[in-house]
Amino acid sequence: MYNRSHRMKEPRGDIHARPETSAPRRDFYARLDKKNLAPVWEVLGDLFPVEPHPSCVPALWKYSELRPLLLEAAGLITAEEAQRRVLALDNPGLRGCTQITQSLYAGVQLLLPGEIAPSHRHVSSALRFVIESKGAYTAVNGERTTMHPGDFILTPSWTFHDHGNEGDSPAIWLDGLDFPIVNFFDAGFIERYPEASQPVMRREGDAVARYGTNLLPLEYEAESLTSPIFNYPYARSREALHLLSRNSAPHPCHGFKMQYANPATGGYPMPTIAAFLQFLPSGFLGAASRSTDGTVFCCTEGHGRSRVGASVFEWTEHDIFVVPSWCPVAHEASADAVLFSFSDRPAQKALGFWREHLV
Ligand code: 1HN
Repeated sequence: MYNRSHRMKEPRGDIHARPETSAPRRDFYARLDKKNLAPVWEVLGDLFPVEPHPSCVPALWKYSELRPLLLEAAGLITAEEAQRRVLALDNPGLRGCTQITQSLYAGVQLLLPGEIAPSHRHVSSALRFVIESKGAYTAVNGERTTMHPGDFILTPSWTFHDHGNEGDSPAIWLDGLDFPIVNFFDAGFIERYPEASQPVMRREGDAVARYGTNLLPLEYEAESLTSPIFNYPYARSREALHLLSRNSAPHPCHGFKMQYANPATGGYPMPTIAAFLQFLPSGFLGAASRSTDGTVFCCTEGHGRSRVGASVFEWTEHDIFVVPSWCPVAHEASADAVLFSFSDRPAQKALGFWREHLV
């Protein structure tokens, strides 16, 4: 729960009261400007808002509109030429930034049967949330994993990754990347692998066997900040939510909501990105809450609506919507519904910034 003390009445006048601008002051500011100097008292309110005022706005993308546009893109450019044939979900308040929130990118990617998205690695961490796939795979660090709808798949920072579709229908997934954070620090690098596909070094399922069955290799010590499991299969996550919904009461805001975990640490799966799965039983009427991590949601099952600030988003399977930082959100389900979501919560928590307020 966040600390309300900053909301207390300001005893010494409005913290945002801006000093008067007089002719001598204006003249002084103009002379400062020529020397690359600026009077901070003129901009204090913008630099230190009383509470977050994100440029990011609430937005919804309907899958019924996204899918045909992705297929149209496939008629114009191959996955090979594009490297990644992705339509970015550009936040309307951040146009031109290729960002869905201040800190995160989201997009929808398409691979046609037989296509390969060539191998590369970058500092940015990535996640995939699978929407449609029968026989597509992602390869990470020498191991392939088959993508099934609803699977949550990781690409750790600086690991080679490529995708391929060996099925006979289009494969489509939601990508989430943290490159706005990486680029904020000017810490980005990218490198191509010399071939389109990296060599397969281990059998499929190796990572799950080693790290994803409540066992760990003997005296295992984490070598990376990212979870050693790189596919969290939907079938298991869905089953867990279903079971716990029969044994407990829903959270008044979040319904039955779980976070994906790094089995080696119990922490978040990636250092910058958290991901969640929530079950909202039919008829669920959630109370509003808000948090400082702007969050991307994708409906995986059912339908319902979310009040996000002043907007009401009606969503059904595969629709994607974004909730900006500190914007109240309340979910309702008109049929049993499952929402996947991701945010920059681990980064904010590591730095001590994160706040949540259950309204
Ligand atoms: C990227 O590497 C992938 O690996 C997807 O599939 C989307 C968007 C911007 C920059 C790199 C991928 C991306 C991306």
